[in-house]
Amino acid sequence: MPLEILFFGAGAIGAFYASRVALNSDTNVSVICRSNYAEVAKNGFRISSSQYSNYQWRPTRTFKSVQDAHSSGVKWDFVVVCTKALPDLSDDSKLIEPLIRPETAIVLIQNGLGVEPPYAQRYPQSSILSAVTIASCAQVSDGHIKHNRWTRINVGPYFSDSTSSSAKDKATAQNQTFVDLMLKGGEIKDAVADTHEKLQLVRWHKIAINASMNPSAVLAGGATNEEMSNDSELYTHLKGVMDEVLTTAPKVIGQPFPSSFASPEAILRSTQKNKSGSKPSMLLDWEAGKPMELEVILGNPIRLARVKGYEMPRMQTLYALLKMMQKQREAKKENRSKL
Ligand SMILES: *[C@@H]1O[C@H](CO)[C@@H](O)[C@H](O)[C@H]1NC(C)=O
Ligand SMILES: *[C@@H]1O[C@H](CO)[C@@H](O)[C@H](O)[C@H]1NC(C)=O
Ligand SMILES: *[C@@H]1O[C@H](CO)[C@@H](O)[C@H](O)[C@H]1NC(C)=O
Ligand SMILES: *[C@@H]1O[C@H](CO)[C@@H](O)[C@H](O)[C@H]1NC(C)=O
Ligand SMILES: *[C@@H]1O[C@H](CO)[C@@H](O)[C@H](O)[C@H]1NC(C)=O
Ligand SMILES: CC(=O)N[C@H]1CO[C@H](CO)[C@@H](O)[C@@H]1O
Repeated sequence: MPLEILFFGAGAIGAFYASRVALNSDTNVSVICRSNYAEVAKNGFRISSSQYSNYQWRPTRTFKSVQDAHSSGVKWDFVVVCTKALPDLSDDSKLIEPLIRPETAIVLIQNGLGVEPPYAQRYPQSSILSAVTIASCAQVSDGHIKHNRWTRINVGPYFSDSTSSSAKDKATAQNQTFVDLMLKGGEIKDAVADTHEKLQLVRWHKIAINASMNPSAVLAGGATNEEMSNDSELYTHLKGVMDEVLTTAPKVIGQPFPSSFASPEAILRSTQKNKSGSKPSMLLDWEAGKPMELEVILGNPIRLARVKGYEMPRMQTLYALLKMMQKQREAKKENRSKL
C-alpha cells in the first residue's frame, strides 16, 4: 500500500515540497488548493528550479476543500499543513478535523513560534511533527512555482507536557519516515531530523531575525534590512531585540543554543552587506493591506516566555505598537466600507 500524503495549502512552499515527496515510488501525494485550484486540477504544477531543473508534477488527487478530501474516503497517513499561520484569524487545526485519524501524523511546515499547541490539544492521539524551512519559493502564476534557492528543512517531533512515552515512540518513527521521504526520493539533501528541543531552538533563532527585522521595517516606514542595520540607532535596537530573544529562548526550552548558530553581530554584519533589497514578508503584507503574522512572530514568543516567568520588553513594545496600528487600519477600512 502506498503512503497517502495530503498537503493542505499548496502555495509556493507546499507545492515545492509536495512535488519532491511525490518522487518516492511508494507515495500518493494529494493537495488541497485554494485560489490556484482551477489551474492545478487541469494542468498540475510546473516547477522552475535551477537546482532541480524544470519539471511538471500532477498530484495524485487535487481537491478544492477539506470536505472534498474527506469525501474521497482516502485514509491519510500524513497531513502536511503549509498554510500561513494566522492564529488570530483562523484556527487551521479545526479546519482539518475531518481528515485526522489517530494514526495520521500531522506535519506543520509553518514558520513562527507556538504553532503546534492547538494541534497537540485537539489531536492528542496523533503525532505532531514540527518543521521549519528556509527554502525560498514563489508562485509566479497559478500552478507555476519558482524555486529560487535553498532547500533546508528541519523536522522534529513535537511533544507537549502530556505526551506519553508510547506516543513519543510513534512520533519518532513517523518522523523518521517523513524525513526519509524528503531525503531519499525527494533529494532534499539538507532535510534534517532534530529532537523536540533542537527544533524549538531552530524556531526561536529564526524568530530572533524575523521579530527584529520584520516589525521594525514596518515601523521604520518601509526601510530595507540593509538600511536599518546601517543606521546606528536602529542597529542598537535590532541587536537589542535579537539579544533579548536569544538569551530568553534557552531559559524557556531548557537547553543552550548550539555554538554553530549565528550571533546577532554576525547576522547584522551580513545584513549590512545584503544588497538584495527585498522586503520582509511582514512589510509586504502591511503594504498590501493584508493581516501581518503578528502572533506567531511576536505574540506567541512573548507569551511562551511569560508563562515561564520571563519578560521581553523590546518585543512587547513592537507587538503592542503594531497590533494597534493594524487595529486602527482595520477600523478605518470598516468605516470606509460603510460610506
Ligand atoms: C520570517 O522570515 C522569512 C524570510 O523573510 C519568511 O520566509 C518567513 O515566512 C517569516 N515568517 C515567520 C513566521 O518566520
Ligand atoms: C527523527 O528521524 C531521524 C531519521 O530520519 C532520526 O535520525 C532522529 O533521531 C529522529 N528524531 C527523533 C527525536 O526522533
Ligand atoms: C551599508 O554598509 C555597507 C558597508 O558596511 C555598505 O557597503 C553599504 O553600501 C551600506 N548600505 C547602505 C544602504 O547604506
Ligand atoms: C539577504 O536578503 C535576502 C532577502 O531578504 C535573504 O533571503 C537572505 O537570507 C539575506 N542574506 C544574508 C547573507 O543575510
Ligand atoms: C470610525 O467612525 C467612527 C464613527 O463615525 C469614529 O468615531 C471613529 O473615530 C472612526 N475610526 C477611525 C479609525 O477612523
Ligand atoms: C489514485 C491513485 O493514483 N492511486 C495510486 C496510489 O499509488 C499506487 C501505487 O503507486 C497506485 O497503484 C495507485 O494508482
